Amino acid sequence: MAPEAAQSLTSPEERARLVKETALRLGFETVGITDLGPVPHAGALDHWLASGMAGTMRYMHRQKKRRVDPATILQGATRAVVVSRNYYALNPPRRGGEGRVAKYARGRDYHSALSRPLKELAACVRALGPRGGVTRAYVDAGPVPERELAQRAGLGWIGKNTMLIDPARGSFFFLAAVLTSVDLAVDLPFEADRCGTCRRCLDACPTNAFPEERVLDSRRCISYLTIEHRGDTDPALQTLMDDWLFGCDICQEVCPWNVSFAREAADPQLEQDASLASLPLEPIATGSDQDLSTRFGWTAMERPGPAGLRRNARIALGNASRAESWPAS
Ligand code: B12
Ligand code: SF4
Ligand code: SF4
Repeated sequence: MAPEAAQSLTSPEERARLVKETALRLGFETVGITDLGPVPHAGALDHWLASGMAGTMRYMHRQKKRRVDPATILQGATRAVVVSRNYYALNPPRRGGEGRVAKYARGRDYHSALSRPLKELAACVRALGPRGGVTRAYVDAGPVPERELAQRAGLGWIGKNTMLIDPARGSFFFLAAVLTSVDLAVDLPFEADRCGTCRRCLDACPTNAFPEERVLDSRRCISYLTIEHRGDTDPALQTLMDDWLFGCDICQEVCPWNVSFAREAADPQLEQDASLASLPLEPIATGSDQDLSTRFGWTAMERPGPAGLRRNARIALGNASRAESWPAS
């Protein structure tokens, strides 16, 4: 829409409608709008940080003040447009000598894949406000408390596994947000807790990483251990990591909302590659920095660096050799 035409949308409701239409046209599956008031569960973040559950993710400590008071992230911003993008993919059969890769990482790094559509969305939002306003796009970068804002924007509830769950699609989607000073009508929060008495995710976690419902101790989580953790891994945890090479999907795969409603993503922008779902471990355990950067540098698997990938592959190979030597039952 031309800037003059955009300026003619005078009500917050009209502007919100146009922003939502644009988000859907750009390939996001759901979109909601919320204000940037303080998050109601600030105490949960405090407790999580104070008890060391962020592990070595120092940035979570640095971002604390802005995460609990999102109006301070971008001076002048009063609204968040929160969007989601499905990445669900099927798993191939498990094969000996190979390691599993979490679904979200089987393609182009989503930070770069979603950057262009999100910037286009930000441009649409910006054009709806007067000159001198602020509007900025964030994909999992910066201190944006994405799940809290998504729940408040009506996109779903926060499950016992800490994931944002959409009752129509489950939880295998990315979240991203545009923060802005443009006045947009806000949506109602998603108030219901649809987990009920279920606790499948808590019981299925192989490393027992949930000390309580909706609290994840990163230091025990395979996702953290294979992606964010640097250096050696506690031997007691290594044996529980099975054949996970990168990330972990177990607490989502067992969730009934995913079992019933997750649908395969067919999204050219994510450039998903099914061959990344299960990878031979030996060449990764012995791969050079250059080999590994060339093979995986375009995906989210770039995050732990070549040394982290080699470490992960060695742990998974060690677990495979132990499994082979177990007596048949
Ligand atoms: C740090 C981080 C991690 C850490 C810690 C995860 C965690 N649960 O905290 C590690 C490395 C382990 C991780 C793993 C994964 N992550 Co991650 N991660 C993040 C990041 C950067 C911050 C999350 C955070 O704030 N943690 C701090 C804790 C305290 O926050 P929290 O658990 O979310 O709890 C808050 C609320 O739940 C709330 N709360 C607490 N109790 C209650 C109760 C009620 C009723 C309500 C309403 C709210 C509430 O209070 C807390 C404080 O705000 C976000 C992106 C972002 N910018 O926010 C992505 C993000 C959460 N991760 C994501 C993904 C995809 C994953 C993995 C699936 C990747 C994988 N396959 O390996 C796993 C899933 C593991 C899991 N069960 O969470 C997605 C989740 C999308 C979704 N549908 O929810 C995000 C949003 C990234 C994105 N842009 O898409 N992640
Ligand atoms: S991602 Fe895996 S290890 Fe982490 S909490 Fe979920 S099931 Fe447990
Ligand atoms: S598995 Fe059950 S308890 Fe866990 S998030 Fe899904 S519905 Fe909630």
